[in-house]
Amino acid sequence: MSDLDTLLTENRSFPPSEHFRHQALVRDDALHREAERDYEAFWARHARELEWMVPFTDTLDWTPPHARWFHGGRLNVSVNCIDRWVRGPHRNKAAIVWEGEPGDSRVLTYWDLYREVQKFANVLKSLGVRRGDRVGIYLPLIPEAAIAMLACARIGAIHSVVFGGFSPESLRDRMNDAEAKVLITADGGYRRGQVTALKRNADKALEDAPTVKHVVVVQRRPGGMGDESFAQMREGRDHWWHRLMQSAKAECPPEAMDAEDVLFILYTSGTTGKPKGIVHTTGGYLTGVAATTKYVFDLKDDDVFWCTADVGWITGHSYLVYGPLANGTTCVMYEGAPDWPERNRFWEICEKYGVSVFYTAPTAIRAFMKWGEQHPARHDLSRLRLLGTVGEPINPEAWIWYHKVIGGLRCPIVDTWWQTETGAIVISPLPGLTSTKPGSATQPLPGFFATLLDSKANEIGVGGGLLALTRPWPSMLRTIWGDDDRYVQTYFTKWADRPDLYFPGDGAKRDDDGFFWIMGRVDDVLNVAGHRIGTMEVESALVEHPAVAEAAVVGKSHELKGQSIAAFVTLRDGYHQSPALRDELREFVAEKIGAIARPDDVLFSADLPKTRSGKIMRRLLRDIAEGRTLGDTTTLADPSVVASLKDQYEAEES
Ligand code: 7RM
Repeated sequence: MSDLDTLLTENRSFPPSEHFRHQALVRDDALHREAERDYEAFWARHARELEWMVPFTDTLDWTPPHARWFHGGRLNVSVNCIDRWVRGPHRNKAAIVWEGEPGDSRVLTYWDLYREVQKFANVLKSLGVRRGDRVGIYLPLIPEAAIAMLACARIGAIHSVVFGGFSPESLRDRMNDAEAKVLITADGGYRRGQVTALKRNADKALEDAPTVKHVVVVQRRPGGMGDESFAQMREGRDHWWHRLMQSAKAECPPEAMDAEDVLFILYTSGTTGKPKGIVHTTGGYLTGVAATTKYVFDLKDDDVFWCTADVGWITGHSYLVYGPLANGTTCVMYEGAPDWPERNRFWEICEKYGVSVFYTAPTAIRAFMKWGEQHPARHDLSRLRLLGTVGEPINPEAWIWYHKVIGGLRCPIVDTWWQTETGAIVISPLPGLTSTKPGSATQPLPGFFATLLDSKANEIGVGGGLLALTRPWPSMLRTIWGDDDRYVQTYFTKWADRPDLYFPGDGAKRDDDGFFWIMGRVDDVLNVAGHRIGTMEVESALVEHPAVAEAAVVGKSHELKGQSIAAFVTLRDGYHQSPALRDELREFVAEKIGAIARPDDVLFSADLPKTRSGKIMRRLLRDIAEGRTLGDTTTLADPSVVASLKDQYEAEES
């Protein structure tokens, strides 16, 4: 059976237990009804749960495809995430419970965060950072990442977090696109016992990023100071974080930001070789993430919430930092790999800190499943009460395993569909209300409106189609940094004459209960282990290698990662295929973009299958990569190309 068939025949349904429902924040459809009656009033009510310095006058101004939410209002995100709690009984509550991969740990209370964030805000000011300036953050998953983000928010600077696994070139491009003034990095981070050379990468990136005038370096390695192999400090430009903090004052009054001022930029892959700088603003973003964190994760005062994502991704922004802190929640942050030093590490952490709500990616769950039940079995997971997934479709088999082995059959699972662009969760069960079905993200949350359409914008009741969001929502992206045309083009031109419909790029199916089953991207974007990678990005990297004449990249289904990358490559004259060249090309891509983009397969070919008009036929390449019977080849310019490619591929696979 294909995955699609498996999903279509998946009809098990899991209602929340009486016990769970009884204690849940949402157990009836009152919120849905409220939002359907008047979704602007619904969001205005949630926005008012935040603390505003100046109340907003208008809820929504929607001139498709541009939205403005909470006009006239002024607020500060760091005040909402920290100061609010420090004034009340949460002052000494743990905000961030952090564990480093080597086993070191730190707990920061809301009071600690209050002081650290203001100190670092003053540090940024002393380096010349002003309201509206951009600040790059290239850090391991350590508390300083959250502190730096919140310090930017405090003074109205715009952060651009770049995942620590990205290459120097990727970092450089992002710093240049945003014209960042300051970069915050570390002398290393830990991953599977190895030290990642972040500062060294940053130095390489900055050889060609002239706007960056200062670099702040967190000392993560013991005795890292002066360890020249990891951090060579450049006089005048580079500063140690702890040195600057020593003399910084712990009071920094918050900037009163306009609701529509930019909070951050986060780059994500699209269908071209150039990642898009997704722009999120202050009032709408915080309203969206605060409300969805509370309802989807059913947060109570004594919960310990662990979202395993890195701050380099939107999930880390919304559900590791801003959403939980805006709710006064205690969150766990873990720096390293799930299998270091052993495959029980996540469950050890769950037991050690009494994690009650756990949120991770299907790709991780499939790995845990493969590693076996003996690892979680060593630990007391009885504090867990709710589980979540994000990033890619979850196969029913992994869902059931998660439910049984991790959730002890008692924890509801929230399968949350959303994107960098949506800022917050859009389609998800409400754990005290929804009867979940393994593999379905179920239905839009209150205040969000989704449907399925065909290419002519006809609504599809039951069956397959393109996912569309039909109304604006507060945490939606506002534009693409420096390229509003691309914003309009990418997200609002899928359906002619309907500039009000947002196109996320996903295909989905809807069942008789109106539940959504997200099937994955319908564009040239891959989802490898829950991470978005553009086929064009990988192709652009490959053709920069002197041996490569032409490259075509497709996704191939992968047991653990969901998808893996297969690259078809033609060589320039004078170059010859070899296993050594294949490895070199795989490494070349990893170095150009980052390890997450390293192709699993590189296949050499004398030619690529093209239509008579010269378009590469990716569909055929996907068929070849998947080992499927070939689809229609009648439109090919030279059908023999495909036959020889296929023969070669099969020979290599065996
Ligand atoms: C949060 C995040 C977005 C893309 C999106 C989908 C896929 C995300 C789910 C999912 C099926 C899910 N942001 N996706 N969540 N597919 N079920 N629950 O992942 O910008 O990095 O990626 O991820 O294709 O368009 S993202």
